[in-house]
Amino acid sequence: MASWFRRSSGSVKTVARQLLSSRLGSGGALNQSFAIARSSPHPLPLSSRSSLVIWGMSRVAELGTIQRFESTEEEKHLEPPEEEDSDLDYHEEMDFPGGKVRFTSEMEFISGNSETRVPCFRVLDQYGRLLNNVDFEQVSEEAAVKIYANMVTLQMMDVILYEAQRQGRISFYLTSMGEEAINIASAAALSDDDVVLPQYREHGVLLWRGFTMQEFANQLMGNRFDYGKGRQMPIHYGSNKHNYVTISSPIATQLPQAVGIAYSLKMDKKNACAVTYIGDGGTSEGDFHAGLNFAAVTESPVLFICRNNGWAISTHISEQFRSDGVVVKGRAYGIPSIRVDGNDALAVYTAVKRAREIAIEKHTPILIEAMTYRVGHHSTSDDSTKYRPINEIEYWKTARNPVSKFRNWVESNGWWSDEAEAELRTRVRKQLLQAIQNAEKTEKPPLRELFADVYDVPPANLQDQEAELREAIKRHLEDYPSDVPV
Ligand SMILES: Cc1ncc(C[n+]2csc(CCOP(=O)(O)OP(=O)(O)O)c2C)c(N)n1
Ligand SMILES: [Mg+2]
Repeated sequence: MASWFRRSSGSVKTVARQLLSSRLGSGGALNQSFAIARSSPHPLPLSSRSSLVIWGMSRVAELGTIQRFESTEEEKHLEPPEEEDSDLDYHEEMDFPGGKVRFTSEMEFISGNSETRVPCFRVLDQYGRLLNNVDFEQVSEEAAVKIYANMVTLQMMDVILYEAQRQGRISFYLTSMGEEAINIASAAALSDDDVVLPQYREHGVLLWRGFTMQEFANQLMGNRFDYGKGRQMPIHYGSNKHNYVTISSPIATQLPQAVGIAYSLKMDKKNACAVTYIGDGGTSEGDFHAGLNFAAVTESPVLFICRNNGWAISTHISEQFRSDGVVVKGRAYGIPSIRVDGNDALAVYTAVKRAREIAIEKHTPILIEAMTYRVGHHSTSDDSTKYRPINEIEYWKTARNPVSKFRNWVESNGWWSDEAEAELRTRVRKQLLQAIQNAEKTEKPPLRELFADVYDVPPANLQDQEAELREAIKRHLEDYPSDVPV
């Protein structure tokens, strides 16, 4: 595991100190905060005046306070050094805004990749056995059983709801098969006050937070109990109660939004962070880069959890980026980062729990790259056997299955049995089938909802569209679905 994450709370503090000193040390830019008296014509020392300071001054009237940046030293007119001082180049530094830079006379390009790939933190081996001398967050029997039961529930939901789509009962579905550990173990490591901004393959987080099967089914059917009032495609869940921001399909838009939320949590001194998820494909979007940079410079407590599952629909990872995955991108933005085995629930739990503590305590974003594999098709609109070998899928489905791996560990502690498994599966199946039936029988939201909630007073073009639609319904009443009140 990366050195800054090495031990439990004691070392979290050490790490945090390191983070702080690396940020504010000689390389640190933001080092003072000045209260400026509104009446003072020259609140800053003369040597500090620069265009930046003048900009700050113009803001003083509005804000009352400004933050001041350390200026670079005034140019020193040094005497030329003695010729025999051949080491000179190595000692001299450029005093640059943001931190000193050492000069070198060696002309060398930094390599695009280091020789060895960033290692992947894990706690359990492939068979679910605890590794020797591994530092991880302990979980109680109750917590471990809850994590496992949620992983199984998620898996069962995916199987049954995928089938429901195939039967034509819902129009679209998307599973998180193979990614159950990232979903559930990351959720378990968070506090309910943390605000989650998902991509779209993280319904397990919502499940963990208590979103019921009925609530899932209502959204998928778009009935009148759906919080989105039937206006979104299936799987676009959202819940105010569960601090889970509604899924929006345009990829990566959630990242800059998460930073804004995290910044506001910091301003309000809340003991909470924002947590946003993204796939490997999402990291090619501009919003990914804007989000990371924005988070770094605003020192916002946000966790970026990247589910690197090797594929973005049919785009293989080698066509997505040439870097060592995603974890190295954090460093480019000055963000502490870690790579974890996304199929190891204990590793995900440990990394997310500690990342959360550091993010909140030290006001820093953290990037977590969780290595995993999408065992299912991208969605019900995809057939992944067209672009990847079946034995690759089988390998991840069996040898690297996150659910059976975690079960082995839970069972080895004497916390789980075949009887408990059978009881859980029967109960979940019954609940889910009941929820689907209920949701199917419930009528859809009334037609007027289609035009509501965006404008206080709908503009003329929307009013025209509504009138036109109502006219069309009158003309073709026999084709209009009977469960949508007009
Ligand atoms: C801005 C944007 N561009 C393209 C798409 C179409 N699209 C939907 S999913 C997807 C692939 C995303 O891959 P990845 O981020 O790896 O997520 P995964 O499916 O692996 O969970 C694409 C390109 C989109 N939804 N939004
Ligand atoms: Mg992907």
